[in-house]
Amino acid sequence: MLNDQKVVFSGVQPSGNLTIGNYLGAMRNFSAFPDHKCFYCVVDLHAITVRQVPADLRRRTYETLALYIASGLDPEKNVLFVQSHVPAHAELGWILDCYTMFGELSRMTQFKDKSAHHADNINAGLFTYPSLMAADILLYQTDIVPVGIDQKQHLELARNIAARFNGVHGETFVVPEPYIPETGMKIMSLAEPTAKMSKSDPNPNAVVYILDDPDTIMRKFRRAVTDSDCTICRGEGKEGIANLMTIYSCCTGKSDEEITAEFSSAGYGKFKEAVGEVVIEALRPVRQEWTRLMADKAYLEQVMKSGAEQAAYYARKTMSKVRRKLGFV
Ligand code: AQP
Repeated sequence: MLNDQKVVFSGVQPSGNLTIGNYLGAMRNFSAFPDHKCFYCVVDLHAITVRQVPADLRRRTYETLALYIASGLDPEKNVLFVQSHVPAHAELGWILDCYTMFGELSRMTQFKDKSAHHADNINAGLFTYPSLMAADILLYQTDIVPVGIDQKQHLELARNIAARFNGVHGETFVVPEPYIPETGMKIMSLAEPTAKMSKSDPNPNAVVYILDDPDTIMRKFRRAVTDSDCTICRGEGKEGIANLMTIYSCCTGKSDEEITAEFSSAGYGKFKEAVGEVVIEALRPVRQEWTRLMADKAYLEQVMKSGAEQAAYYARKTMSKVRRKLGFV
């Protein structure tokens, strides 16, 4: 990259309304690299591994792009684009399929989970999702990938694929490193705190969406599943409280010790309301800016177009190297 500038890449699927898991685990950290060359992508090709209603996918693609900007990413300083607008992702995805082993893909826990949830549609794309994700990352010679911990296994596979390709053909791809935050690495469901909070969870009370209004956010936190003990600390059987502590910590920067001390004489009800309040305040400016941006579709389309042009420029460089190494005429 220009002047040895480090490259950052990450993406979010427009496969549902984005959650505070997506926000605290990944998107909030996207602004942490002001001196890097950053590519942030709305990964619509990944979203179709699960059946989508076309009109919803189209709307959510705009919404996700607007959320990137509303959560602090300046399109003048970051390359913001839609994955399907840069066909090199699909092309490199196919090439990397040929450098990814069946056994490796079979071990991916996301594939196992999603196959269990979508037993009527276990398609080849769901299986090869990680090699397309490797293509997304390797296409831009990425150094750092900010993701939630649930994506760590896919990232390790991307590193193995890069190393394998480099081993066969000589240095072609930068081998990327994950960037996983200490806090917020995994936000859990409010209804079932041993499961990840997921945008495709059919139970809306299990999930706080970034765009939920304040009353809805408070109601969901009040109903969050906890335990029959009444101490605010982490421990066995206290996954619900631990999750609320993580969320509170992400929004306030406070440590577990500080949180336990702050709420030593408070009941769970008071703590849940305090968590609701800090989340409402953290999301308020994002929602306001998002609403403003969604009213200006022409602006969002201009961001998409310019982002895709810039991304395609860097993707072309990698692809010409890859094609040469493979022996394509
Ligand atoms: N609960 C979470 N806690 C922390 N980080 C999370 N991420 C997702 N959920 C949590 C991070 O968000 C980024 C974008 O995720 P994605 O859209 O690519 O897909 P995902 O990981 O499969 O997210 P979902 O919400 O669970 O989507 P669906 O329900 O469609 O599968 C990633 O960096 C991810 O780590």
